[in-house]
Order: sequence, then C-alpha cells, then structure tokens
Amino acid sequence: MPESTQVVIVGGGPAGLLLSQRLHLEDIDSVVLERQSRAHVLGRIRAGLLEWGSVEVLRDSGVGARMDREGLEHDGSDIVWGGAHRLTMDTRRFAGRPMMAYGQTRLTEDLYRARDANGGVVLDRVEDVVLHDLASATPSVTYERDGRRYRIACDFVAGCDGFHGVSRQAIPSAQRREFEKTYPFGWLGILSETPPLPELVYANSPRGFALSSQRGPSMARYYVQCPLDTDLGDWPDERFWEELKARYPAALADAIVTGPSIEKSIAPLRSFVSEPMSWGRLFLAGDAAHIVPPTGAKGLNLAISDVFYLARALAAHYRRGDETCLASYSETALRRVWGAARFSWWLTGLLHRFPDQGAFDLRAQEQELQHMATSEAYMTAVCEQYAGLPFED
Ligand code: RFL
Ligand code: PHB
Repeated sequence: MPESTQVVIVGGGPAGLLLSQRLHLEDIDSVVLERQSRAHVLGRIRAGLLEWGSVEVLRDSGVGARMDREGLEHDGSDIVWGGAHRLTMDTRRFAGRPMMAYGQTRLTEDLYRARDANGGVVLDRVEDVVLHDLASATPSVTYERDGRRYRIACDFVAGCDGFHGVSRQAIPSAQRREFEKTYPFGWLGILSETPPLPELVYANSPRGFALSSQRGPSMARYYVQCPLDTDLGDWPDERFWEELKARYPAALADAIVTGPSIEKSIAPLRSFVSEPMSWGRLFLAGDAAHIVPPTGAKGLNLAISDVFYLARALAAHYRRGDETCLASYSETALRRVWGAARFSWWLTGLLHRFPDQGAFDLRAQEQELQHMATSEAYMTAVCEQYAGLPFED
C-alpha cells in the first residue's frame, strides 16, 4: 500500500477518476480511495448528457475516443406541453454549441481504462476513510482495507466522494455554509434496449414530468416524475410504459418503442450547495460539494468543470509555485456551480407538477413556455445555460 503521494483523492466516481487522470497528465502523483467495489461503481446508471465544454475537457484528458465514436451529438432538446405545443432548446443555434448524449457509466469505464493503462493507483473497497491535519502543510489520510488500517501522507486531499461522503464533513461546521432545497417528488427511471426517440424530449404534462433520453442507437433512458414514497415493486414495466406514454402527445407516445427494462431506479430531487469548496489542504469537487436536480443535466458537467479548475490550480502550484489558483478555486468553481444550481432549480419548477400548485401557477408555467417558444432573446438566455456556461480563464 502506498505510504505517500502528492494528492489523495477520496472517491472513485467520475470526479475522482478524471482528477487523477488530469493530474497524471501534469506528472502529479495521486492515489484514489473508493469505498465501493469497481463492479459496483461501473454498474451505476446515472447521467447521460454532456455539455460541449465537458466533451472538450474529456478529449483533452485523453479519454474522448469512445465518446467521439459512440456518443450522440445533438443540436439541443425539445420540450412538449399542453398536449400539442413543442419547442426546441436549440443550443447549436442559440448558444453556438451542440450537446452530447453519452452515458456516465461508459465515461466511468473509459476513465478506469485510462487509469489502468497509465499505472494509476485506484484502491477500491476501502472503509472508514479519515482525513487528518488538513489545516497543516502535512495532511494525511487513514483508511481500512481487508481488515488492516493504513495511512497515506500527502500534500493535498481532494474530496470527490459524492454527497454522502466524508470529505465535506471534515470542514469544521462553523466554517461551512450549506444551502438546500428539497422537492416533493423524485424521478423513476428505466433503461431499455430499445431504439430511443431521435431527440431528447422533456414533457410538462398534467400527470407530471417525463423525459425521454438516449444512451446509444439501441439503448433508451426514460424518466417519469413520481411521489417520494414510490415503491419500485408497484411499477412493472407495463405500468411504466403506459404512464410514460400518457405524459406525451399522441404522436410522440406512438413513436416510443417499448421493451423489457434492464434497470429501474428512483432518484429523489435535491438542490444543495456547500460553501466554501476548500479548507486548508482539502479541496472538494463534484457532488461532494453540490447536488442539483437532474432536470438541467448539470451534475456530471459540474463535476467535470470543478475538476478542470482544481487540476489546473494544482498544476500551477507544482509547476510554478503559484498559489493564486488554489486560493481562488472555491470562488471560481462556485460561480459556475451557482449558475447551474439556479438553472436546474428553475427548469425543475418549469417542468414539474407540485402538490401545492394552483391554477395560477399552471398558467404561469404555460406562459413561460410560450414565451420561450416565441422570444429569441429568452431562448438565447436559456440555451446559454443549458449548453453550459464557458469556463473562466
Ligand atoms: P459520485 O458519482 O457520487 O462519486 C462519488 C464516489 O465516492 C465514493 N465514496 C467514497 N469513497 C471513499 N470513502 C468514502 N467515505 C466515500 N463515500 C463515497 C462513492 O462510492 C462514489 O464512487 O460523485 P461525482 O464523482 O462527483 O460525480 C457526480 C455525478 O455522478 C452526478 O452529479 C450525476 O450523475 C448527476 N446526474 C446528471 N448529471 C449530468 O451532468 N447530466 C445528466 O444528464 C445527469 N443525469 C444525474 C442524472 C443523476 C441522477 N441520479 C441517479 C441522482 C440522472 C440521474 C437519475
Ligand atoms: C439522462 O439521459 O439521464 C438525462 C438527460 C437529460 C437530463 C437528465 C438526465 O436533463
């Protein structure tokens, strides 16, 4: 087991793996500590839609080859509402860049493959990770693996351990400020080996939100808004397909190809931001610092942009002894995080049905969708954010 490294990365999800890959390209050593088995991490079905800025970071990190072969490039996504209306958030036209449908599961596989090929150290099944002396110049991390306890000395710790990780909690609570919003519903999602609709289509319907997305030419991902206490056992495939189709206009519903699901899960929706994103020698990236509801497709993209800023800051420290980017990492990353947090909250409000919504609120939703459909100025502002805000120099 390694006794020292430059950066200990807690969490081997997309944020942790991409950070280790980018640090490797900068000749900076890291060790990734992941709580779950690799099979478990690779089995998780999550995000699917990448901003073009993320696509470019992944290419630049040497992990873009399969994405470029198998990902589905899009001019944007559609929204349907009121049974008959349809608009396109055409990001190519209104923001000058397309988007890419490419599953997080595949991206995680690509990252593991790249780290294995480069001799990267990713330790899975580690337990009881504890961060020490973060306020000093000589932090360390202890953990247990196969019943034995180990310590790694390091210069920095990167907390990439997701919302339920330990890193964020290592910042004293008096130094942390948390902002949170919960929503009274979740998303019930399925994956099915069927040809998806040619476009991503979000639906605002009286029965609740729905989304039709893609994972490849013959792999579709669908979601329906559901109550938080939904029991998966009550949702055999037939019921899911019937409910999904009932939320789309007839022509789209007829175009949905059904088949057996190969995965089915429920995700609650939450908005959460923890400030600051760094403390002493600890730097947080990805879901460890913030959660957005999936409506805006921003979670994975934020993990990628955090890692872009953090790897750049660590490279400036090791190459030039320049501490300015590390000192401003939290502030820089948070500007983008709050942009996405606000956008995801707004799009969630626009497309879902809330238990306390009255007739006035529904008319306001319709009016806003109508406004988007008819105002180029409004659509441009929306597309700018859906396509992803540019990275700062
Ligand atoms: P992850 O993926 O949660 O990885 C964190 C890793 O840390 C490990 N870990 C620990 N390791 C060691 N010690 C501990 N104490 C640990 N505690 C935890 C975990 O096992 C895990 O492997 O966070 P990361 O890397 O920051 O990545 C974030 C993304 O996974 C997430 O934001 C996205 O999936 C969100 N998301 C979407 N994002 C998009 O950009 N576009 C989308 O289209 C999109 N769709 C979605 C989504 C999330 C969804 N769910 C299930 C919440 C759709 C859904 C349904
Ligand atoms: C997905 O494909 O999982 C997906 C796509 C777009 C979203 C959310 C999730 O807004």
